[in-house]
Amino acid sequence: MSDAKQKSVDVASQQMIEQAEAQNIKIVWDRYDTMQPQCGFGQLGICCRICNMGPCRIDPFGEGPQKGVCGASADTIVARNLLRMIATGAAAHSDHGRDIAEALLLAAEGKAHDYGVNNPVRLREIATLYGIKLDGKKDLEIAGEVALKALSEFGQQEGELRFISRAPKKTQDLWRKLGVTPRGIDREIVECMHRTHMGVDNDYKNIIMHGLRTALSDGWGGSMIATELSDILFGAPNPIKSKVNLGVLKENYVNVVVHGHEPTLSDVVVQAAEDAELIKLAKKNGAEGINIVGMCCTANEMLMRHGIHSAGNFLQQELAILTGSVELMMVDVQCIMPALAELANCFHTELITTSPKAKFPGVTHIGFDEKRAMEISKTIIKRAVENFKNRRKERVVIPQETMDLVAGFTAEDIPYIIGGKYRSTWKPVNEGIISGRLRGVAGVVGCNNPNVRHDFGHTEMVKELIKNDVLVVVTGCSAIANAKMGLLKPEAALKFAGNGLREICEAVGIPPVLHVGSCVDNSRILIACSKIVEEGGLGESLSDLPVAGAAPEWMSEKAISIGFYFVASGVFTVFGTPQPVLGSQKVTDFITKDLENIVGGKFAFEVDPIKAAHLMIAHIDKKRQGLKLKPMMYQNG
Ligand code: SF4
Ligand code: MSK
Repeated sequence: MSDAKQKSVDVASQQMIEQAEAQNIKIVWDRYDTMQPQCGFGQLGICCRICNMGPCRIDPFGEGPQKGVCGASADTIVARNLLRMIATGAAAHSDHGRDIAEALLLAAEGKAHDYGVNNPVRLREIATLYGIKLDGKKDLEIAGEVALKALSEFGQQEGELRFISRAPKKTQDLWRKLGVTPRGIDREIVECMHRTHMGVDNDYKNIIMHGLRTALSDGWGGSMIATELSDILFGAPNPIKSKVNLGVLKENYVNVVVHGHEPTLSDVVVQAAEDAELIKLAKKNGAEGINIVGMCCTANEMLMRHGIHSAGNFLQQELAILTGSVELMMVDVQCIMPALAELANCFHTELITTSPKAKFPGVTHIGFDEKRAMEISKTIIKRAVENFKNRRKERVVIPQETMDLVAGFTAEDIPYIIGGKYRSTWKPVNEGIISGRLRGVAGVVGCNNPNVRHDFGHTEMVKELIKNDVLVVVTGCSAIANAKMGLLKPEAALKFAGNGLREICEAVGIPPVLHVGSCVDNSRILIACSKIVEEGGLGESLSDLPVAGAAPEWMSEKAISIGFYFVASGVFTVFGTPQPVLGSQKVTDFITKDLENIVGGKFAFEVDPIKAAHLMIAHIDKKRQGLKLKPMMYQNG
């Protein structure tokens, strides 16, 4: 197998990896290789640099130091490091949610004219959840109150986050009993930092339980606010056809790659690119038009709502620039490699940062301001158009690969799609599970990581799951990986799904793998699971459900936070490579065994995607037995 094939299963990526090699340009896989061997203390989580008596590290072989200078054990150090990862992940998601809430408030106050309420139905649902009176009020008035309520959840000191009430009652009661119901989003994150300051919380169990609380403030707080308020501002997604992979870059067009996470800018950029003056200018500059494509989760946001093509997932961000066809890459926050700046300098590509929170040295910054969203979007696109003349045609290598897909599923529209227009209900899903046609549901989410063959973990796992009649929902970079493999097409059911799942997909015309959005949209999965419980017949709490989660190629701290809010919600969740906890047997046992008896969910680490899929299937079967469901209708596999 060639080197490029070992690095990625995606043919387009393989081609660009070879291009980088031919041009002697170092990219993420090369940097990963030069980093070997990576620090074993870091991998095991037993390095502490929390205070200036350290850094301290525990000898994993039991021969050297077993305590830090302050006396902290490996258990304390591992748990504290893990809690800080959860805090950072939760902060990233939640700050994204805060930005969306601020944009909604500006729109409601008439200060951001490029935004408005695009989903009055959801607006009213969320307003009702927040206890806002609706009578006689106009959309924008309600939107202002919703935005203020949402913003108040960040600084709330006591009580419970409002969206917690959307979980099944039994799950809520358990959280209350355990003391892990989040009070306020910022409060839980700040408390993580306090507890992990030198000389505060030393009890690994107590530390991890606060991790659960913080993660819940992400999944049922910041992320859910981001999803719901984005749906209000930009409209809820509906099933939509699109294309994915580097082949969506067009040879004769001005190519603009929008990369990052927040839809506030990208949603307006999509409209700005349709501006007649800019298209005219592009043609004057020798291009046929303007081609906006997405990367990572911004891609998912634009894909879900507008069908904008996705150029790829996390490990493809450098590969897009390597095609020599990208006039401009605009980035906001999260998952943007610092390496892009130097790489863009090797090509004509202009890199533009837009968030005051994420500037890169030497890179042009055009600060985004919601009050001038369209004006700023047009300024950026104009720069791309003017840069087209600097493209060096002889350096352009665009892989041909593209794949069709259907995206745009949500917890609100899945019942319509499956239940029919006049029977909007989760009943067919519940009945499918109860009758043994469907085994259960799995959420496969998260990033790419050069420590795993690119896209291999996601796609092999998902194929194995659907073969065994597990309906799969995907988000983030996993969604893009599976889309590239053709698994997000309805036809994929015929080729890959087990008989039971295939029958359902054929009857309804859906793919066996449903794209439900970006990283923050994992909150859609929580809502879908809650609705399935509410529908009846499958237990009373989330942990009763025959469902499982996975992040086979995880990379970011956000993935850790997501994993923890799924586990805290009662879901068995498999990570590919282990979290940095193996330096403490006690912490490892606590999160991979003991938590199941406490919250109903637990972690497993399994890098082989087929074995990992079977851990999930075994868990789903265990839950089916617990619910005394019928045996599976078909024996696949
Ligand atoms: Fe070392 Fe303790 Fe300071 Fe950590 S907190 S660096 S273990 S002395
Ligand atoms: S972009 S967090 S690499 S999924 Fe949301 Fe992808 Fe992971 Fe970033």
